[in-house]
Amino acid sequence: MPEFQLIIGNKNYSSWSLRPWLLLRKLGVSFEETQVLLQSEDFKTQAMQYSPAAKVPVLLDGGLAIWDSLAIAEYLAEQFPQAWPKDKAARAFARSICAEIHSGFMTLRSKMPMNCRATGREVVGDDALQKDIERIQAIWNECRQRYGHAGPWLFGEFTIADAMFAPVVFRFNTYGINVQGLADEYLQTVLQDADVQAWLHAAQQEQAVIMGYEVGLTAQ
Ligand SMILES: N[C@@H](CCC(=O)N[C@@H](CS)C(=O)NCC(=O)O)C(=O)O
Repeated sequence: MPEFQLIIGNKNYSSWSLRPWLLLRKLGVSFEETQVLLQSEDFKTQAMQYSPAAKVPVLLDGGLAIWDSLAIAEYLAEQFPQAWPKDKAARAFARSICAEIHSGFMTLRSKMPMNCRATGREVVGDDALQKDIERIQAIWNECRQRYGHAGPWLFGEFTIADAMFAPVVFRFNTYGINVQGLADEYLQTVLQDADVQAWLHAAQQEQAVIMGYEVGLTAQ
């Protein structure tokens, strides 16, 4: 019997769900997945069964419910300390960028919604979007330069930071964002990862189309 149950939304669209799913996979923890489809008529009722916030993701550990992707990550890190970088300075940096991505980048979120199976989309940029895109690349470059020597992830080994930024990689891929240097190498690492590919494959099998997330289609 798996120890944990993870409640997630549509794999194609639910950026918040991808984070704890990927982290659990990378920690090698067995878990059962339960999907609540976003925008289904009874989404709220179903989601409320698991958490009072009525949102996904939710992690169930026995009788305990933990909601919000960052809280789930912190909860897992208590049991699996390797989820954060070992070095104190690296860990502080990792926590800072995770908080930054968790609470910010509103323009990027709204103009470039996660839609993993879509490619070749185009969005009309503005200064705010450009600023978000540049800041993400600066974060990836700095991590890879300062802390990434022991492996291909932001802090060498896979950590919570990689889980938190994984949805951005899909966004950049969908909307054809031009990424350079170390940041591009990192983006390729994430995109080619077997677990990320498994998520994408499942997203490609999903039938639901949510028009609010289908942005950036060019006229034929
Ligand atoms: N800050 C939360 C955000 C969770 C969230 O907004 N989830 C979306 C799905 S990606 C949701 O449940 N939306 C349904 C709704 O708001 O009704 C987290 O990190 O988990």
